[in-house]
Amino acid sequence: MEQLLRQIENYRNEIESIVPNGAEALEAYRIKFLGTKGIVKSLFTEIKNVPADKKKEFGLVLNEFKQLAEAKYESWKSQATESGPGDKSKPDLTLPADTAPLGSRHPISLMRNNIIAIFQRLGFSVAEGPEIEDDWHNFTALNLPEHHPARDMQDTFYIHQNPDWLLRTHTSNIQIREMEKGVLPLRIVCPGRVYRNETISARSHCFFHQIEGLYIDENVSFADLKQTLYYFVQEMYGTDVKIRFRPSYFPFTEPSAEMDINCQICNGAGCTVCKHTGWVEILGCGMVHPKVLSNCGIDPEKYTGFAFGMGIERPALLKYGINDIRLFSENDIRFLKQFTPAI
Ligand code: 2NL
Repeated sequence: MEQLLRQIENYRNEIESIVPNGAEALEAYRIKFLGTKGIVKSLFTEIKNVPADKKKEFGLVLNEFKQLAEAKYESWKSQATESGPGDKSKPDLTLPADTAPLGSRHPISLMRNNIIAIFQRLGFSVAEGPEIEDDWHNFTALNLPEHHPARDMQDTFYIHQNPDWLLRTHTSNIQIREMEKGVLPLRIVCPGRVYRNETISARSHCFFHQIEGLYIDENVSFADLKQTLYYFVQEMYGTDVKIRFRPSYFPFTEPSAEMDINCQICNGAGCTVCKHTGWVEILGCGMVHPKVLSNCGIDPEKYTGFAFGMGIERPALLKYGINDIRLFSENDIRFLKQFTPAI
């Protein structure tokens, strides 16, 4: 009996001197003291060997010891599983929440939105239209003669089921549809995807994006066209930008022109982008052909208008330093995530 009490006293000292240190040591402790073959259990089996008059005293000491062993276990366990740095067993509720991953805007959308925003500040509104179009709205109304090469099967995707249907080759169909509504004056920009039957390469694709613009009112002149487009490029490239117009030809405008800006890459020093000319073509434009106006029910004696059209891919390639147009339509997340988050 005396020996047992001394043994318990030793165990008590041992337990009290333990400094809790990790889950593994805790489990070893549990097995040693509280397990089915542990010290507490084995001490209880000793009761039968204790003289009858000492059983009560021994029982009290043993129960107290058991409670100490269990209390030590519980406090150690709660300490081990408490949230805190380095403890992965419970979430740390004091940490800031994970940020939700944001998508990003497609570079073509960024460029299109920039262009649209500039024209909106000049009072233009945005109009859209169908990508599957009929011959009238894509070609005939635009004064494209019956045997114009643009109508060729080689250049245009026709819909098999109906030879009158095709994938629009430019966004001019939107302007035709807006003019046909007969509400004037009209001041719109028309963004959208267009299709051409071309071999896909790093420089060209069978579908790409355009923005066209149209302004129709009484007394609209070529001077209005120049000033509008000059404002546009100053907003886009900065007020130091220089412009020049070269005479050109489109069936739907007369006169027609192409507008260049001074090369933003080399600023005239000469580079491959401007092919050592110092100038880069950015859009085509002109005064709306009277035949196009009358095709849409607008009196060309009373109204005049200007129109312009530009691609989106090429300026986006230049702005973001991209060298392959196919990247725009492959939807490779490693490419797309490099652009401004969509907020
Ligand atoms: C280019 C040239 C141009 C137009 C598009 C247009 C539309 C109507 C009437 C008259 Cl409904 N014109 N659009 C005019 C001149 C040029 O685009 O090089 N685009 C990429």
